[in-house]
Amino acid sequence: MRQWTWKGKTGIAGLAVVILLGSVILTYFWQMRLQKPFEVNMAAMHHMGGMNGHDHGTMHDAAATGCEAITEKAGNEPVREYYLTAAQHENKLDNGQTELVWTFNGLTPGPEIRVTEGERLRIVLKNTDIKEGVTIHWHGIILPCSQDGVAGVTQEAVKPGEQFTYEFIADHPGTYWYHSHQASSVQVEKGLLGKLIVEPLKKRSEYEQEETLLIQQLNGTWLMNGSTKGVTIQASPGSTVRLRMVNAANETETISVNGAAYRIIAMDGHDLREPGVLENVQFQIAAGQRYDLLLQMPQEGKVIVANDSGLRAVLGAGSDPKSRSDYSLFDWTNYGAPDPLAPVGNLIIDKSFTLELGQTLFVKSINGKSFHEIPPIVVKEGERVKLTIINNGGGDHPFHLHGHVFQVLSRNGRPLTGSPIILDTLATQEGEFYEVYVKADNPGLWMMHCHNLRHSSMGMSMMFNYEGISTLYRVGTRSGNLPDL
Ligand SMILES: [Cu+2]
Repeated sequence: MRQWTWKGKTGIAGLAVVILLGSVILTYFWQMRLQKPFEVNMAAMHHMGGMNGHDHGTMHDAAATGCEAITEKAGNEPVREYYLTAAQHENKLDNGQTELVWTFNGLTPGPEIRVTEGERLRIVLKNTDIKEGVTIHWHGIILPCSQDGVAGVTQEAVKPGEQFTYEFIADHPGTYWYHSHQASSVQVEKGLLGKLIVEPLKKRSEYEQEETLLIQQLNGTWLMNGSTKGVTIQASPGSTVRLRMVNAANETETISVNGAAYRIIAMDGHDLREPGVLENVQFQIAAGQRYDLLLQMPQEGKVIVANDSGLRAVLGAGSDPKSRSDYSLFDWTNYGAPDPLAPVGNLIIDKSFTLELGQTLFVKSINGKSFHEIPPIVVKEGERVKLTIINNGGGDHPFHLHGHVFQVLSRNGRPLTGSPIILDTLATQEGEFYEVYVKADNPGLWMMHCHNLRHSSMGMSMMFNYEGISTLYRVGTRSGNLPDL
């Protein structure tokens, strides 16, 4: 029998290390290629069969309707116009730091867009010098496919010197936001985002003042309404204030309210039913989500609304509320009152899909696949769809669906017992599973992705497509349209 020499053993061990390292590196690059495909038609991929579905193969339907042809029909509603110009800009932050950022009209966040329910918004986007192009996605707004602002799906990225006009009717009052959906993980972090508020047609009487607070991470720096220090808001003692909060960062924020009791009156722009008073309660707002609060200023002293990285909104004057650490955590699955006229127990479901959000080696995945390799969900107009969304790990995954809202039915198998919860972005944490209900009532090609945009850039992004809808545009390095990179 041959004795292995010391040298021979080292040689074999060395070879094993090289093979192992080699396969890790190969796997890494094999998976990373998904982020930059050469050319993909997001309307024509193999798709997922439903509960009673089957694989239809690819969709090359001669009679298909193009997404670009689905527009907001002309009407005689009032028009509100905005001009947004994307450009590189040197911004001096209020901590003295100078940052090269990307802005709309020189600002980040960009100009606040305000419109009244029922009005037609017309927004002219121009790009001065963002080389890879920009788009604007209107997060949470239900609009026609051609106006959704996804590069390579609903339009071409708008290159320097070019422009694109968005037009849609803001049907539903609430708190929304907008951001670029070309290379979104890069462009949002560099500053291409802003607030979008749809005011109700009938003014609400229960508050005297309203404020909007947008939290973002600009090149890694936490900002509230563009400030590293937070904001100071004048408010009279005893007055009632509505706070519209937007999380435009990638991480889940834990928000505390100190100095006053409050109510959460809306989530993702949708009013909650009979919301109760919360005291010493923190709430979590996931990336992409919006929470609207109503609070009454005390007769004496300030109210402080703070996130967990130290950003604060200070309302009112006088003494600080005494600091506390005994908060409990808000649970939206049993908050407020159910709607007796819209019970969810006997909803009819035409199609069901299960989406497992997780991590597969180096990429974020849905059902073990990433980005354009994930079979799209395909529905027909009018279908009632149930999605089971499972967070199998890899962090919080706030799951966002374009062009629709959905109603949350259950968390971890337990049906919701409070107010109906209608969202466009569902906060999910590791180990949780949710069932949500979507009415397929907006034919188009819609992205569905994690709103931690780093996760979507790593592959946690797929399509919710309607049968018979096609697109002229392509995602990939050939066209330069890389919506989630
Ligand atoms: Cu995620």
